[in-house]
Amino acid sequence: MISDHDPIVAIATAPGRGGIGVVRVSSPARLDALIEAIVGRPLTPRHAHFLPFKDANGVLIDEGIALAFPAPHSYTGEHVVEFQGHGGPVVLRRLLARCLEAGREQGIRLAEPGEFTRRAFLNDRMDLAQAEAVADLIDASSEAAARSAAASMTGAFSEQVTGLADRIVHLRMLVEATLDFPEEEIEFLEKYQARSVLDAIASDLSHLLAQARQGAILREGLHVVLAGQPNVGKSSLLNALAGFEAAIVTPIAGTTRDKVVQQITIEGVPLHIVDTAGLRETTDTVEQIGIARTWAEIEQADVILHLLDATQPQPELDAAITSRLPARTPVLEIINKMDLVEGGNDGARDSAGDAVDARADARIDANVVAGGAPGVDVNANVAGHPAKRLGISALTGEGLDTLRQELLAIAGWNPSGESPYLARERHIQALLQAAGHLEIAGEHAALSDRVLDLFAEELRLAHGALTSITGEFTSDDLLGVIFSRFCIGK
Ligand SMILES: Nc1nc2c(ncn2[C@@H]2O[C@H](COP(=O)(O)OP(=O)(O)O)[C@@H](O)[C@H]2O)c(=O)[nH]1
Ligand SMILES: [Mg+2]
Repeated sequence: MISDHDPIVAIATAPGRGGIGVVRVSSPARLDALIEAIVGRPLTPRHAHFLPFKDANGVLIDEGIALAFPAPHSYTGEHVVEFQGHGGPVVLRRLLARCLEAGREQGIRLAEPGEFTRRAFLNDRMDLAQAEAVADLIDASSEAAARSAAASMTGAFSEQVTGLADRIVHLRMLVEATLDFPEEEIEFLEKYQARSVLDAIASDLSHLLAQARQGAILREGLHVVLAGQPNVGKSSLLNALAGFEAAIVTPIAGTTRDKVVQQITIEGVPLHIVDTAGLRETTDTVEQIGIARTWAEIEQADVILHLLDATQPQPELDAAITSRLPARTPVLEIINKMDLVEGGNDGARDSAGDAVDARADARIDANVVAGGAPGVDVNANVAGHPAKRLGISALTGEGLDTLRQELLAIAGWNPSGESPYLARERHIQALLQAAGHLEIAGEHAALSDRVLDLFAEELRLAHGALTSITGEFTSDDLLGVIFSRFCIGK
């Protein structure tokens, strides 16, 4: 386990070449000796000094800005000094080595990932949800995610959580005061309108949960897997959604063997689109491995796009695929190559999903009949599965806008919603737990022979769940998990 008392140092800027590069030191003890050793003079707090940075022999390493932030007015809450030099890997390594050397007597060491932010949390410069938002802002993959992370970082999400926690504490105090006067128990709930107070808290909590869920979608992105028989146009659809040739497209069945993952964003929501090997019986060993990987991807998908070829219906094969898709995962059935189907290119583009559906159904039926496979009712097979259907053309782009909107809808994205807080799964679980305890508290309150101490206990548990978000009481293990995923120097 790492000590939270050592002085620490790291290169804070990204590796590689850049205009500037920053080496940052944080220490519970003053850093005068280290500063003096490197720049040859003391620094005025929070003033930019342009100075030479020198090695132990007085040889120049670089020149740049040195900035001192004495405790507690710094990012970490400790004594911090920053050396902003030129952003080259060699010069920054020399400057880092120099800091390690100049701080050796104080026991300085390299910082672990996220250790500066960990100290900021431990020194009450920010709560845990804010600290997590720092990493989420750095990792944000879309503008919307960055905006939400910034809101959470400055405490907007924590404020909501803390506000709810405070209201629960208040209610709990009233209950616990009453517990000492058993004769008043019965009147307590009425006197303080405890049930309507509880309902109001629960309703605000579920509102916050909805915003947090939106934020979680922004943070994690949605794993969308393209599945279907060979040659139905999976790779073409990936390319159409990505806007460039991410995957190889040929008329040869079995072209895609390994998965191709492409990240796209739709209205700021990140989606990871996974193209896979087409599902068919094959003796080709490489393709067999690819198909096994396809099924593995399908198992982990948030959404499955099951592609069918409007011109080549093979209902038994598609039904076989459908029957193996995991029941818990939403499936969209995509009838591709609508441009080849009669009337497929009329004015009914994009928005007229139903019309497209009808055409696809009609065509597939017609083909089945024409193909001499009477008795095979595609619609019955497909209709037996609750999947939604959509006609598109990966070639012309027909139907793709509708598909994008469907994907957002399936993700639970609410376009008109308030700006979400960039929440994590951990926060959502905690909010759910709190909501669960409030619900049980409400049930206790509704009973005729209600027991106030059970009511109070549920309030206590709900409060505990909420405060775990901001990290009032956290285990060292959880901190380790959270901060180890940061980058070094943050
Ligand atoms: N006309 C037409 N051809 C398409 C469409 N989508 C894919 N294709 C063609 O179908 C063939 C197979 O496409 P591909 O994307 O490799 O299918 P995959 O095996 O499912 O990945 C290629 O020749 C594509 O050009 C479409 O919407 N319309
Ligand atoms: Mg392919």
